[in-house]
Amino acid sequence: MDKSKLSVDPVIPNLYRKAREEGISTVFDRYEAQQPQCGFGLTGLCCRHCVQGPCRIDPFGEGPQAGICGATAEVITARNLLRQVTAGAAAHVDHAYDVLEVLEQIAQGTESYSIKDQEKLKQVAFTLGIDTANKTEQEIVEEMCQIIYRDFANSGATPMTYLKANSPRERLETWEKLGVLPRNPDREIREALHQTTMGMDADPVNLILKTIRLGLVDGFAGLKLATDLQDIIFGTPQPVVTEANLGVLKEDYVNIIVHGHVPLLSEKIVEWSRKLEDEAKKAGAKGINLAGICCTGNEVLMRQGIPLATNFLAQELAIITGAVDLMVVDVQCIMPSLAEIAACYHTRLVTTMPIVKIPGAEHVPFTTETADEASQQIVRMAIESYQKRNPAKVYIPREKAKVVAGFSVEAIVKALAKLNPDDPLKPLIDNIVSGNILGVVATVGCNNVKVKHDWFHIELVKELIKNNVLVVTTGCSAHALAKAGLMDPAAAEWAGEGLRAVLTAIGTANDLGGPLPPVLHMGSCVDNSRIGDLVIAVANYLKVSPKDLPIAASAPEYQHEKALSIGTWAVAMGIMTHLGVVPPVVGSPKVTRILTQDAEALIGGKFYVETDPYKAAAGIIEHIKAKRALLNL
Ligand code: XCC
Ligand code: SF4
Repeated sequence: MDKSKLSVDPVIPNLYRKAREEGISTVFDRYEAQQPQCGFGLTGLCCRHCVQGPCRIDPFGEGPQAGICGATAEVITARNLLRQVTAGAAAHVDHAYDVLEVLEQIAQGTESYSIKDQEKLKQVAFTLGIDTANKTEQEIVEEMCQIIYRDFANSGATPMTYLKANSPRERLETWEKLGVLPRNPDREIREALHQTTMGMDADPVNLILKTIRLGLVDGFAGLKLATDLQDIIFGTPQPVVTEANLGVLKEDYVNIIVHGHVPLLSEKIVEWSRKLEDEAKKAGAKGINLAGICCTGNEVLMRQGIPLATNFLAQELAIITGAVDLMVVDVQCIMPSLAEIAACYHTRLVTTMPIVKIPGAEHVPFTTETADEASQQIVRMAIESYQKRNPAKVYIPREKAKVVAGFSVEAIVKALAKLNPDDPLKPLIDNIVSGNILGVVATVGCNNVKVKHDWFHIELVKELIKNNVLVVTTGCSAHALAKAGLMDPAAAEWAGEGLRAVLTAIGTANDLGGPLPPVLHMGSCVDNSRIGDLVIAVANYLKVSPKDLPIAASAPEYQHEKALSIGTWAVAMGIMTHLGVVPPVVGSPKVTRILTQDAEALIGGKFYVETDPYKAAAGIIEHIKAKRALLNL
C-alpha cells in the first residue's frame, strides 16, 4: 500500500511501516481486505430487519424494487437511517445517564466525586427553574437530579424538560409544529426501534420526522445533559496550553493512555497518576505521563491540560510505538483489534465497563464506589508494565504540535469580556457584522478510513480560515486540527486579514502573548452542545433564529452512528450540516432529496454532502454569504 495515501499526519507512515515489519495488521490493511465493499450496504439498500431477508433493492432499476414484504428503497433507507440515529442517541444518552447517576451519588454523600463548579451548578439550576436561595449545595443537586430523572420517568406526552429549558422559543415552536418534540428520551429510543421493525412504518416522511426527533433526544438528553453535568462535577474548561500527537509519549516515563469517552474514569486516572508519581519513580521511571485518545482525551485535555496522543484512526498505531505501558478504555470508538495488537508488545489493555469487554484485555470493573481503588490499581498496573517495556521495540515519533485549547462558552465569553466587560458578546457580533468574521463553522466528528486520515479536516479548515471564517471544533476533528498546528496561536498567520485582526485583538486583550488560535477547541463530541449554546446565545442576542445565522457545521470524516445523530440534531437546530462521507441513504433519491433539500424549508437546516474539501469549503462559504445577505450584512 502507498503509505503516503493513508494520512497527512507525519507520524503515520513510519508507524505503519513498523507495524508491517512486525507482522501486525491495522485498520488500513483490514480496510483494503474489505474491498470492494457491498454497494447495497453503501447506498442503504439492504434490509435485515426480519429473517425472511436479507433483502436488497437494485439501485439501477433492473432487479427487485421491493423487499419480500414489499418495503421499497425509500422505506429501507429511511428505516436504516432512523435505526442508526437511534443507536447514536442511545450511546450519548447512556453516557449522560452515567454522569447523572454520579451526580445523584454526590447528593447522597459519595466520597469518590464532588462538585467542582458551583457557578455552573447554579446556572443549570436556574435554567431548570430551581430556586437556589437558602438551599445547600446538596439540596440543589438533589432537586436537579429529581427534575432530570423525571424526564426519564415521564409516562405522558409532555416534552422533555431539559430540552424545553434549553431551547429558544422559535425552535420549540417549529419542532412542535412538525410534531418532533421528544418526550421521555428512553421511550423515544424504544419507540424508534419498534417503528422500524418488520411490518411497521412505511412512510419515509414519517420515518425522517422520527429521525429528527431522535436527533433532538441526542442533542438534549445526550450532549447537553452530559456536558452540563460533567462541568458541574469536573469544572468548566478554561484555556490550557498543551501538545498533540504521538510525540507526547515519553521514553523515561510510565506512559498511560486514556481512551474512550466518559470523564468519570479518565479524571480519576489523572488524579491517581499524579498521586502515585513517587511509586513510578521508585520503579525507575521519571514519572507518569498521561495522554488521551478520542473524546476522553478531549475531556482531560480541556479540563486538565493532558496532551492528546492521537485520534480515532491512529489508536492502534499508538500501541505500535511500543512505548505505551497501559491503555485504559471505557466506552465507544474502541477498536476490538487493540487487544491483539497490545499482545504483540508489553502494553496492557484494560477495559473497565460492564458493556465493553474485549477478549485478551484485562478487565478492572470501574464503578462510582470502586472509582478510586480501580484507578489506583490501573495506574499501578501501568507502573509494573513500564518495567517490562522492551526498548528494542520502542519508536516514539518526534512530532508534536503546540495546542491552546479549553474554549468552553464560558471561556470564550470571558476572553471577549476583556474587550467589552459590559456586553461581552458585542465584539464578536460587531466583527461578524463588519465582515471581519465572515461566519462561524463547527468542524466535528471522527476519522473514517475511507478518507485520507485527517486530510479533509485540515484542508477544509485551512480554506475556511483563509476566508475569514472562524472555526470551532470538537471530537476527532479537534485532534486532527490540533496535530496540524491549527490550535497554535502562530496559525493565526493562516487566517484572512479580517479574522487575523480579531484574533490578535482578543489575544492582546487577554495577555495571551500572541493571537487567539483561528481554531477554537470546544471539547469532546458531547461538547457539541457547547457549540449549540454559543449559537443560541448569538441568535438570542440578535433576536433571530439559529437558522438565520451565517454559520454551518461539518463532519468531514465521520464514521460513527453518533455522528449521524449529532448531525441530525444540528439540522434540527436549523444549521446546514456538511458531510464529507456519503451517508448510506443515496439508494433512495426521495430520502436523499428530503434530507439535503426539503428539510431546509421545514426546519431551517439540511444536510450538504460533498466529498471534496475545496468544493465543500466553497459551498459552505456560499451558504454563509447567502445567510449574511438575508440579514442585510
Ligand atoms: Fe469516536 Fe468521540 Fe467519532 Fe472520534 S469523533 S471517532 S465518535 S471519538 Ni466523536
Ligand atoms: Fe426483507 Fe421486509 Fe424482512 Fe426487510 S423487513 S428483510 S425488506 S422482508
